[in-house]
Amino acid sequence: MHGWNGQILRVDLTKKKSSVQSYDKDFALKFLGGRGFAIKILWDELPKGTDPLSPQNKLIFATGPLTGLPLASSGKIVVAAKSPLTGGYGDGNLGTRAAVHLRKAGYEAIVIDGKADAPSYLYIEDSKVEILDAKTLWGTGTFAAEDELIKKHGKNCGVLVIGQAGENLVKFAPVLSQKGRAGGRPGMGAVMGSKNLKAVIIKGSKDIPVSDPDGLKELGKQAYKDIKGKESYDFWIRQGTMMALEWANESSCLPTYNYSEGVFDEAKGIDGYRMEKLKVARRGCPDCNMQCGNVIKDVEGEEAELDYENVGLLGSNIGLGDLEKVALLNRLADDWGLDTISAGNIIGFVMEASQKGLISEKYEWGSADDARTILEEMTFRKGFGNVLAEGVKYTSQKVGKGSEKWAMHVKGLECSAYDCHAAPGMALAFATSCIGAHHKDAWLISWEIATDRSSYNEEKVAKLIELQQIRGGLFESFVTCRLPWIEVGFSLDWYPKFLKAATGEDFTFDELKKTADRIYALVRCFWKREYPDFGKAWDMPPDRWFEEPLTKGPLKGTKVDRDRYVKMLNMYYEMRDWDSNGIPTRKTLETLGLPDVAKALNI
Ligand code: PTT
Ligand code: SF4
Repeated sequence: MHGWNGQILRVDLTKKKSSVQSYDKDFALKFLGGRGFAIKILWDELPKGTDPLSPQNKLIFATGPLTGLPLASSGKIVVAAKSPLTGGYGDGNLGTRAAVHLRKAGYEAIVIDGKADAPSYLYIEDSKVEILDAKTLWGTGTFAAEDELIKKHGKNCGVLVIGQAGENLVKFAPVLSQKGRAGGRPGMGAVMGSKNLKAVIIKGSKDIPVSDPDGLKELGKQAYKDIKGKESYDFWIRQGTMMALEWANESSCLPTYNYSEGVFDEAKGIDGYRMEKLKVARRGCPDCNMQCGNVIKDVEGEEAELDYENVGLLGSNIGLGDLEKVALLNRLADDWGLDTISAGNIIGFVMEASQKGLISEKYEWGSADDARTILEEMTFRKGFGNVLAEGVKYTSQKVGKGSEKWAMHVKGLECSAYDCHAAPGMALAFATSCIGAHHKDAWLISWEIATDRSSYNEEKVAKLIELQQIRGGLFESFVTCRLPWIEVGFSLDWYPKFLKAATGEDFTFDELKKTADRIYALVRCFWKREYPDFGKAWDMPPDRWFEEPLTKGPLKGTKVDRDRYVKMLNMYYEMRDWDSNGIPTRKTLETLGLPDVAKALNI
């Protein structure tokens, strides 16, 4: 089979055994890779009601047919499992040399079952698979652990690692790599910790089988050149995702003081221009000529890699306008292995609860020291930190007194860095993202603001679905980085050409979108299987955006209209051919080639 190795590595940590499972072209064409493979495996193999932190959960690392090829930004991997934070499907995407090595070792995916009886790490070198002792690594941060493993196994490998947060089962701990790449916001790092697995090291030495190696190389060269020639390339290289900060503030959507406002008076202290002044290096994922990880020295003089989301949540959202202090929090989150988005969201919630006198702890808006204390307490589950480590939804239920209305999450996953008081379409995007409130499936907000942000119309819903198909469906399954397309305007037309050269197959966009719909519907059904009451009530954004208008900035007074939002949600279900409660119908599942799923759910 060209394009795919056709092999999945299976590891059972309890039995200390590994095996190789082959899959056929039909599976590959139907689910492509990455998220597609992950959800299919979880749907088929994970019994309903599995405790996400039990040995029975499956931790999946999955690449796709374009990963690791000499093409634009192809060094990415999806990490997935049943989420301990939400109880539904969870995944994330990180750039790492491990993605390339996995493909070169001869596999598209690793599925890890069971639990090691002592702290361990997994060592994969082509067909050699070993479970090794990680006792001395347990309790260390991701930076030291990765350094140690590279010292032992050499530089020519990829490392996936968790920090103390993952070990301590903090429910929003991701998996990290290369000191600043993080993926798996809904607790994939906690799932890894629950398996006593500190790290995975992969060394691959084989060629990835492709249909037209010369054609692919040539296409890759042209693609890199095309990206470099784009008008916005130079500015991207200067600021990367940090350029979004100024735009978000000017557009009244920069999360500020726990998403109560969309503008931050001190935004200039943390924006892309400020970052440029402090920048000491640029890092990034393998095979990418857009290297967007901007590194500055933090307030303690250590290097920290910044991204817009990190700064939005650990900066404006907690009232902190000093980039070097934000960088310190960012570095600690990377080292301890916490998701920056969820961490900043929860710190904002705690500061607000403290200011309102709802908790006994005293925390001030904008205090980096307080934020550090909270971060440390959640990582090490000290005192109230033990509650915070369960996520903002759980914390608000414990705090009570109406705080649930301003606990900023959907389905238990904390919102990422977009305030939606004046962006009803983005509120719908958060609410219908298939892992909870993340922008990865549909970053509708830039389009929404550029068109008509106050409308609640069909055009907006159609755009949302299109973005979910392209971003959440295709890029998560190819698996490559979506930023060349979304940020510098690299045309989507390249991708069927890449797929043709890699697999020898002709893919049309209609077929690809159908694949994306299949993946999305299956994820939706996974949630339904876990939660019998799953449906419309789950697709609502936080009450704050409906009930408490913005009090500052050019859009002062704006909030989301609940009735119009619900109408838009109904349109969304209709356009997706789901029922009025948001569940894919039997006919839809049959059209997508998933009749067995309809049967299993009794639809
Ligand atoms: C992603 C989420 C994001 S989205 C950011 S910044 W962003 C945060 N980064 C974190 C971090 O850093 N450290 C940390 N401890 N936690 C972090 N949590 C947050 O995680 C990232 C880039 C970015 S930067 C984005 S948008 C794009 N995301 C992609 C995606 O999701 N899919 C895809 N096919 N391509 C993408 N390209 C871009 O990758 P999650 P990375 Mg990330 C320090 O993981 O769970 O998906 O959440 O992968 O290698 O760090 O690159 O303004
Ligand atoms: Fe990684 Fe950034 Fe390149 Fe995407 S654009 S592959 S996130 S370095």
